[in-house]
Amino acid sequence: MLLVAGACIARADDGTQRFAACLDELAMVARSEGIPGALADEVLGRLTFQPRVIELDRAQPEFQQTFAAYLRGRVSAARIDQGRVLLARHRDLLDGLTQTYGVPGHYLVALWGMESDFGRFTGRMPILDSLATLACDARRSDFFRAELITALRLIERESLEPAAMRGSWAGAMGQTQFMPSTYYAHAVDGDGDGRIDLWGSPADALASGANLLQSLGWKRGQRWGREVSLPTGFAYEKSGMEQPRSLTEWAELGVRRADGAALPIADLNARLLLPMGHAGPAFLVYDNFDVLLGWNRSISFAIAVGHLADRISGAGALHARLSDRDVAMATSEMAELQRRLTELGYSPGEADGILGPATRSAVRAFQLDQGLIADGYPDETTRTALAALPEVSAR
Ligand SMILES: [Ca+2]
Repeated sequence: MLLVAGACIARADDGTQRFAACLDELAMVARSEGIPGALADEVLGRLTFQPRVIELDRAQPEFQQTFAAYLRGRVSAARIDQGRVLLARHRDLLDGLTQTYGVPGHYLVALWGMESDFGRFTGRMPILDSLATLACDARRSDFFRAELITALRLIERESLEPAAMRGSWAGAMGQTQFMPSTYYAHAVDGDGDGRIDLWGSPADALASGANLLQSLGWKRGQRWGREVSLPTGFAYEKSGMEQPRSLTEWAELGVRRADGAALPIADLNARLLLPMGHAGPAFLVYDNFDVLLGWNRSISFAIAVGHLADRISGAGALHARLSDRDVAMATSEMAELQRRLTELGYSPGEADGILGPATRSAVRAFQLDQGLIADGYPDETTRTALAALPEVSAR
């Protein structure tokens, strides 16, 4: 069915009436997609516009959290301890999941800890209100419209109580914080009671996480990656998500395990990541790292999950120190750096104020041209060098 997008857009200022019209339209869409009319009318008819959701959707952090702060917050001593307790408590279930899906239990427990602090914080926003508010807002209407329709399907299939569907402001639900589409397509019944309850059942949450990772391509028997040590004088420009090399090549370049032991001999490709540049920890990441990125596209998230999983399974802290260069850049400052790099002919991607892979790659290219340590991290030296170059228009 073709719909006029403009007719369905509600704004915070003139919200209520437009929102009601938008919900009517969504009810028609739901019917046309096979949702029983009575269910669509009943559920959608009770939803209210949530101005706070729009505020949160528009909010941009003033400062980007540094990798060190992120990791410290996510991989805390308390979380590691709790993860170890839960790994032991759910041992039988987790071993069964590893057999079925190929994913070791410590990764499942780590993701459970990252997403909801092991089920303690699953979010309090009314999910359907949030989804409808975003579906009726112009910015990401198509995406949230589809998620809302899928949420209705989920209510039908799982006999969920709409009012009990609480979660994040952006629609993530339960102990795994799945969006409705992920819940619908990948959640499974882990405790065998015939229902999939990601809020109330840890077994359902853990099994669903395992099923999602398997469907994202998890490779049985492989790690996510590992912390490594680099030799003095290492060619840092070989780092980055876009530069895979075989483990043999990395070994020839002098890369060793963080404790100084040789890298394992395996027919694997790996990429070298330096989230804080050459002065911070270095990681070699394997194919399963990309699977974690399929769960959440943040590199810091994927490293934190991998490291937390290692810690839960008994490994010690990182060898590299995290603290010294833990200086947060303002989002506006990072965006300015991106604009400047673009002006100079590099390709950092959109000036969104976020230090993603494309921006790191552009920083690396700039550092190489300037004879700096090309680690892709815009440290003080790099920013000073960038600021010292004349404006392009003035040349
Ligand atoms: Ca169940």
